[in-house]
Amino acid sequence: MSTSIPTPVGTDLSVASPPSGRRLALGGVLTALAGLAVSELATAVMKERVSAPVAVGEWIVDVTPGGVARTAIDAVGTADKPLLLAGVTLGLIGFGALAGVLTRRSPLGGLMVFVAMAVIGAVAVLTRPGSTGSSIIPVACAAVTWIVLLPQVTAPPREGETSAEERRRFLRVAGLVAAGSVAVGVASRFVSRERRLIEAARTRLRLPVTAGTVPVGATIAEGLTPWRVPSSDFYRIDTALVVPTVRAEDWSLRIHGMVDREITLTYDDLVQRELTEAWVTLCCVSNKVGGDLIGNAWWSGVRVADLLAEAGVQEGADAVLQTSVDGWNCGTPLAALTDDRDALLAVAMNGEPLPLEHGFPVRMVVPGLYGFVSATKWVVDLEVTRFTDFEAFWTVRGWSPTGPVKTQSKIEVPGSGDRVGAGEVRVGGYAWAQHTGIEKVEIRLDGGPWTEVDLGRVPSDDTWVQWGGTVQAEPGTHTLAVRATDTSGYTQTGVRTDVVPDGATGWHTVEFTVT
Ligand SMILES: Nc1nc2c(c(=O)[nH]1)N[C@H]1C(S)=C(S)[C@@H](COP(=O)(O)O)O[C@H]1N2
Ligand SMILES: [Mo]
Repeated sequence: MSTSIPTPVGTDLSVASPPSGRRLALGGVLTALAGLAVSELATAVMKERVSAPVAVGEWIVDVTPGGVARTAIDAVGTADKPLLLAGVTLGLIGFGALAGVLTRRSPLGGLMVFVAMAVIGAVAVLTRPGSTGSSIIPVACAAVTWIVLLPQVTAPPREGETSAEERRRFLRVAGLVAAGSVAVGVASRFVSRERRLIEAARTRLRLPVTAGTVPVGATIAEGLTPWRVPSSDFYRIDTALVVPTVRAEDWSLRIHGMVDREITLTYDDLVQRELTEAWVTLCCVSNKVGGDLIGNAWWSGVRVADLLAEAGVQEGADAVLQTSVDGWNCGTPLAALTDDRDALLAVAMNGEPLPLEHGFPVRMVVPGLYGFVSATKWVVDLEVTRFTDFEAFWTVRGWSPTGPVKTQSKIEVPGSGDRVGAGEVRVGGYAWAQHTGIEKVEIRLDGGPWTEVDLGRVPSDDTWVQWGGTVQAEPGTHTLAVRATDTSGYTQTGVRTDVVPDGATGWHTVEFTVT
């Protein structure tokens, strides 16, 4: 009796041999394109000016002798950019194929080609004007994709695998990589297109706002962060992987919950109301002592107190649950939104419509509260409620339900580790106690007596205060500490606490050397 199983027609039961050169080349090309797609998405998400292939293209133009570049541009005219990009992409495909084939000898050989491409990409990106260290993140994402995928698509047959099985496995992996790349590529086009459209509409917006003038005397020390932080340098904190893109004409805000009359406002409704403008310093509860998650800007917007009054807040409410279009939410004490402070539904920052990453088209700004309990970006919903009836995003994760800003100060000059000349050493920094106000700032050298320093002028209690002075220091290493006293009479405690759950305490100190 025969024990052999009938062979299905067309199935190759021979033991699989190592993948052919063509197959390896295809695997390398798919890997290359997958990395490209990932880096394009990262570029779009990070809003980098140039993608890695564009950077490589610009770099090639840079290093090409002028005459050659001019002749080439003359020959192809305005097609130079698309041609250059196509060339870079073709190069990528070619090197991908080479990398695939090289894996036949050793997996490392193929990987080295990709590593070399990543290095070229990184150098090209970093030599572009306006690039920063983080500009290489898209290239790094591509490198990781390449290193992970190449061994998958060029894997040799498994022990005992038949040719048919091996072939199916390759097709499955290759199909997945190809489909994934297309999906990522489409997503990156979508992200960048939507961003471009909204960015263009945002720059066309004309709002009845002013740019604010930095008060005379606000700046009294040199070498510090500007008293008004330019929007492009303003710290950014949010949970959004992709910056939400909301068109002004699609935006609306619903005010509801424990109110007599629900209100729904469009963007036009909002900007046609009376706008209030104010300097407000925003800071993050995660700001460590001496950290830079703090910034001061000129905000223009509508007082939320007026809107809440129109809605008619009901007895018993003590909170407003704010929700962003991206689902993030926070709870704000009702009192902070209804008292006389400038709690604003802001539409402009430093005289321009809000930058996308700072909440375009509308965000909340509340003087005196940390951002995590007040400064909702892309805000679309305000529900008047009670703190006992909800838990907000960060509260669920162990942070405090409420977050009044803690009185703090920092030294910016000298910087930690700085070397300065002997004699009078200039020192300076900032102190803040938003909506309370700074009364005085003192510094202490090497554990000596606390001495008061000069304070810059401020327009209200809602901004940070610049401080400056000098110390006499002998050659050697010194420690400088700072502490602020607010207008309630409270002097900063020296006890260092962590940022969780409601903000850090402690004096900022820096060590510097006098030569
Ligand atoms: N939608 C949304 N709004 C948000 C956040 C967020 O994660 N999502 N983070 C908050 C926090 S923790 C801070 S400190 C401020 C920071 O605002 P900025 O990025 O404009 O400086 O935004 C607040 N608003
Ligand atoms: Mo924050």
